Amino acid sequence: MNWKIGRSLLFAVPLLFAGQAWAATEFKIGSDTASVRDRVVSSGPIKVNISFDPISFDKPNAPTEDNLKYEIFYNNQSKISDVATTFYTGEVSLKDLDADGTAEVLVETFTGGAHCCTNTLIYTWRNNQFVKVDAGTRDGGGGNFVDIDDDGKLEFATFDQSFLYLFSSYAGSYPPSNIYDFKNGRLVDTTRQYPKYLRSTAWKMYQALVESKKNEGEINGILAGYVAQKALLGEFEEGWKLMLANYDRSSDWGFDIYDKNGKVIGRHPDFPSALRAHLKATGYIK
Ligand SMILES: [Ca+2]
Ligand SMILES: [Ca+2]
Repeated sequence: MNWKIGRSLLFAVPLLFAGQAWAATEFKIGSDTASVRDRVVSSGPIKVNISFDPISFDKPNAPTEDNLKYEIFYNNQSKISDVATTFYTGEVSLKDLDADGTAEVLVETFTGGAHCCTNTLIYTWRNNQFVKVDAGTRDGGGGNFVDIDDDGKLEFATFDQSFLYLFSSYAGSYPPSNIYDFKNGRLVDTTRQYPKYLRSTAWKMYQALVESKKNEGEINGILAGYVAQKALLGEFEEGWKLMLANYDRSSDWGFDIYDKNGKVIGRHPDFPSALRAHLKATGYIK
């Protein structure tokens, strides 16, 4: 090897690593995170400057809202400033969701409460400006950006909120999967395009069902999710048969029929008819 190239590599490599070590790509907030000022996360041309104060109703001068402030830069030029409220946990992170070479800014906040709710905002650089996309406010931890199919792009993996508390308690509900691709600056529902993932979740649901039956726990909330999950896989009939053979006939959770103002206008005779109505209303079956 040429001596000069060898020597410059020797110096360049540690510098490269040092540079990466300083460029944090996430700021995580936990229940014990103290106030911070001007914390920077960055990746390529994207940089976020973050200030945070824990919410407190006891301490004078502590904020009770708007406690997470952030300014987003592109190539060191300030482009957008925003403010959010988060209790106990939260996160600002940079992830290149659509693998186009430029990171998206993700801001996750928590509203407080036992398990509700998590909100996720996405800021994506498009046509020389940041576009803000609201990924929604969800119960039960929100969702996760994961690469389900190993193609380098991250999918937003979450579940259908409409199944929570519907036929069982929160803990007894096992909602079907919801998957979104981040495409052209928008979240697009692509749930049915990931059968392998859907099948592995269906198997977990089945195991939860077996376990709950054994422990005489709630069944119908798991079965409802299972039938919907099987419908997503094009195997509705199979799921329906399993439901008919196993559902809890002593539970009348979720039989009431509501109008659009939330007023009770009728009652389903049994779980299968209540479930069928919900699966139709939410598009799992025709
Ligand atoms: Ca991107
Ligand atoms: Ca992927």
